[in-house]
Amino acid sequence: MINNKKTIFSGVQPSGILHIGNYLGAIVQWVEMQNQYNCIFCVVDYHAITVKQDPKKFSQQILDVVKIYLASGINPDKSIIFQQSDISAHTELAWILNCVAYMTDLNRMTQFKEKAEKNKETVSVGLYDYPVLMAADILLYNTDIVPVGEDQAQHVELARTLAQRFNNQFGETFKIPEVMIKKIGARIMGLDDPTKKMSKSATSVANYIALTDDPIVATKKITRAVTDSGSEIKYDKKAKPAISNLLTIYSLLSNKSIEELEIKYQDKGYGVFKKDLAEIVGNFLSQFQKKYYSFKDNDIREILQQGSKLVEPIAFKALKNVKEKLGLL
Ligand code: ATP
Ligand code: LTN
Repeated sequence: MINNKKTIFSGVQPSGILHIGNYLGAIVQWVEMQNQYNCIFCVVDYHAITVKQDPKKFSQQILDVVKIYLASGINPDKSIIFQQSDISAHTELAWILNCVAYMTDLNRMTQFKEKAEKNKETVSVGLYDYPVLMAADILLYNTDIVPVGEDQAQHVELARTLAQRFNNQFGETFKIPEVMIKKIGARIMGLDDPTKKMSKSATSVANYIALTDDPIVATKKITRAVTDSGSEIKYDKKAKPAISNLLTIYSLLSNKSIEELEIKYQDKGYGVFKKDLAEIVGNFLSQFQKKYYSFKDNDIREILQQGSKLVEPIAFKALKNVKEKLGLL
């Protein structure tokens, strides 16, 4: 990419379910960035296999993430979309960075600690090493900015640490990327438990609204969402975590500010508020899914192939440079 625009890199795992947290916390901000930046959006399939995936469904899940990107407004004529495992430079650089990363760096990663807690006996080495592969993804493309949800900030910080450490040891090689986190919506909370983030690996489907949920099912999830004590519709993360989360979702889907919504509902109770939000969520999903289901698998494969062709020379040039620095070439 020969222009002086900054480069954006981000990715989503094809792990089956994508929810409105993924959309509102991460993907939405990518859409707005397409005109200003060189954007590269990856489907991080090697990250997804750090936990068990069903091989019969996996290739479809990869295509479905691209459909989510497109339905969200990512335009393949403006942004590059590609599949991580198509470009072997990612895993090659990850190995090299493994030799730069310390065990103590990875031992600090809170996401691993949380995820490993659930499956103590069978947690994979890949899951532990996942942030290093993520660093490789980012550093291969001279990335300036990494727009992600709040839970990924620590991983981007690790990418910065590894880039700096490599540069110190082997000479200036990598650009140091910046994380970009949305002011509102970077951490959408679970509908059944507003103290934990909305997550596809939640034990109950009442936790999240999947982007592919039937709009009627989704509206029921909103009406049944946990609320706080009292009856006031007020944004206060500490005293009213559930209502604050619902206000955030409402605000982002309706383009109305939280202050506006507080005024609109000042004399109304939770029932009216949730009913209106349920309708907004239902309408959003209907619109979104109309687009999502209109894409053909073969067209998606074509987009991925074109994307890979575009990133391949960039990635291998960066890898060659790294190998030279290490004395491998
Ligand atoms: P999950 O916890 O739902 O399994 P994840 O973070 O492990 O998700 P991805 O699906 O790859 O995995 O996440 C894609 C993007 O969505 C990332 O930028 C991540 O930070 C963001 N994201 C995930 N959950 C939320 C959330 N609850 N609120 C806001 N952003 C989120
Ligand atoms: N770990 C990220 C997905 C991811 C990513 C990346 C995000 C993998 N590689 C590079 C930004 C940049 C997650 O959201 N779970």
